[in-house]
Amino acid sequence: MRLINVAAGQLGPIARAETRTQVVARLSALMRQARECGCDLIVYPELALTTFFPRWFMEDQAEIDHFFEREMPGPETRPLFDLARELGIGFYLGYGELTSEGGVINRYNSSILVDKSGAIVAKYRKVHLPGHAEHEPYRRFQHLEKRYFEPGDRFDVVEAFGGVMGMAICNDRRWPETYRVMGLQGVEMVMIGYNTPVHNPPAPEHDDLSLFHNQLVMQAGAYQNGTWVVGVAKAGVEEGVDQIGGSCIIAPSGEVVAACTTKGDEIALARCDLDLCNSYKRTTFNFDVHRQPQAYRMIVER
Ligand code: ING
Repeated sequence: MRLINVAAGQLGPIARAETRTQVVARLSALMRQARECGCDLIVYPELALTTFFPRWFMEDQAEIDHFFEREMPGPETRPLFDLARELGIGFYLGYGELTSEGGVINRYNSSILVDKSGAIVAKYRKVHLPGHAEHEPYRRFQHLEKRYFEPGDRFDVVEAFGGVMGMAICNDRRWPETYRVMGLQGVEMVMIGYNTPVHNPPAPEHDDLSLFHNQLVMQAGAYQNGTWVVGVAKAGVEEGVDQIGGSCIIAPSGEVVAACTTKGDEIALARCDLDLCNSYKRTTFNFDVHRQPQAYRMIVER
């Protein structure tokens, strides 16, 4: 048995005016709760330090860059790293990453995995950026991730917390390739933060199914790759946009073993035995024995 006691650290709305210090206080309260409940790891949402700013069309780069972190940890986020080390708990954190390499600035929708010593052991940059790049006034609200971020180009896994850990972000969870690329690397727990509006302007007929689709894709990803999946929402009505909750922890069987029941700051807890991955990875989804890559070429060639 290889146990990780995991908390899904769901956040309610973050107001545009809320400071990083105020948000870090909320994240810290959830971290303390999780630790008091014996957790080794807490998973926070996507873009967990600010409001979901891609809902607005902005042209002033300085205004846009207000929502990004230039360093991680920075002065306002270091207290969270210090608390993690003090309590002996690790965390996944989604945030807007602004990098400057050789004078070239890049902006990503990123996440990090921090271990119990407070060290960053992995970083991920969101591959599947949904939405659009130009202002689309027909929409009640925008979804301009293709405007504000560049896509990442890889899904890695890392040995940490006694197992093989992987990260994804929001829309990534809807794409089977996300889980399979990490599954092929032996992933045992995929951590996914998300901001998902109830209403999807291009397809309002899907709105009533938004929670069903949220759970469906993560259950499928878990079962089809013999991995745990932890999905964590930034939920509730944030700057006028209602975002789904549905934070949950899913076993390699595909069963939901823990879930949040509010749309506010809330932890859901599960005792995750990584060895439960084995019976799926060694039988039904024994990739070496059963997969037929020569039949799948279209998936990467199209
Ligand atoms: N949000 C949404 C998501 O994929 C979306 C975008 C909503 C796509 C509804 C399709 C349907 O959950 C982010 N941030 O990716």
